[in-house]
Amino acid sequence: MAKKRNKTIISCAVTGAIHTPTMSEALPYRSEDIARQAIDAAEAGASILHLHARHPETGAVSLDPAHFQQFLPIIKQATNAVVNISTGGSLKTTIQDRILPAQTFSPEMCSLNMGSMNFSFHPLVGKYDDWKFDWEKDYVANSDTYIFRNTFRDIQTVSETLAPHNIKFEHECYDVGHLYNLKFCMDVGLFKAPIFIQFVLGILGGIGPDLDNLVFMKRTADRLFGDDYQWSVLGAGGAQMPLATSAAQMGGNVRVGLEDSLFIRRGQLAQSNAEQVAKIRRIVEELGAEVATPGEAREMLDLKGADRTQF
Ligand code: KMH
Ligand code: ZN
Repeated sequence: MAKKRNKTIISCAVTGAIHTPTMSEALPYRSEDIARQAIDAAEAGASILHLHARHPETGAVSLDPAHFQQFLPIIKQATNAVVNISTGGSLKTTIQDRILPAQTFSPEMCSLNMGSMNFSFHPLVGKYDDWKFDWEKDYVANSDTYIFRNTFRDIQTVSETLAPHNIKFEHECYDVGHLYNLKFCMDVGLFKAPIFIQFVLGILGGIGPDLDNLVFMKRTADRLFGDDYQWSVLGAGGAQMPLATSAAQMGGNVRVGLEDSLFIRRGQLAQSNAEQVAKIRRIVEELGAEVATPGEAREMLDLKGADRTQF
């Protein structure tokens, strides 16, 4: 069984690299909007903020540390939430480019994607006619050509490059095989317990967003990692709230945010990240669980502390 715990960590993934500005007015891409929405999400109950940067003028995905620099200190000053910087923010660049923001800012956490895969959102292209920025349509349409590259060598590179920073990874596992990849990496000494696994369901290219699949992932993780792990669930698109609710019922942690779904309920766009956090918080509490504070999340995940980051 996974480590027993009685608090639920809510992670909020604020903007990501899938959705584009045309898809929702609420999706933040200017630095001040990313900062504002992250802070509001923390105030609503998120103890972990999973962050990507965007180009502040065009909304295109960015790995440029200068763009992170525009919002990280503001967030840190305004909230005690744990900052988690993505290392998976581009489907088109090298792992070295993807690690650079985490290497630069030494956050308490960063994401680490546990296998290579197709990663596509091209079906979204047909839903929009007028695109706000000229990069958006091709970016979405061509995602059926993207391979999300996370080879064993890439994973080792992330682990070794970031080892001096004592960063806890959010191990993103999009299919059962990724759990075995993670187990292999632990066996060869790349990661130390307690590990934090994010089960990712519903990405086109990964496992589908079904409860059976979540149970299968969880059982497999129990078998592989015993009680040496914490787990959380991210459902993409319409699966976000239903799977987060299932995770909370099963005793797991949850991730919401506009990175993973633009909706608050079927057919209705969310107005903000905080709206999604507030909703899952209500659900978690109605189910009889307590939402973890940032301090409790730090304890559960054995984090180094905000005073040891470089921003
Ligand atoms: N949006 C998630 C499905 C990363 O940042 O490393 C993928 C993700 C990857 O969060
Ligand atoms: Zn992400």
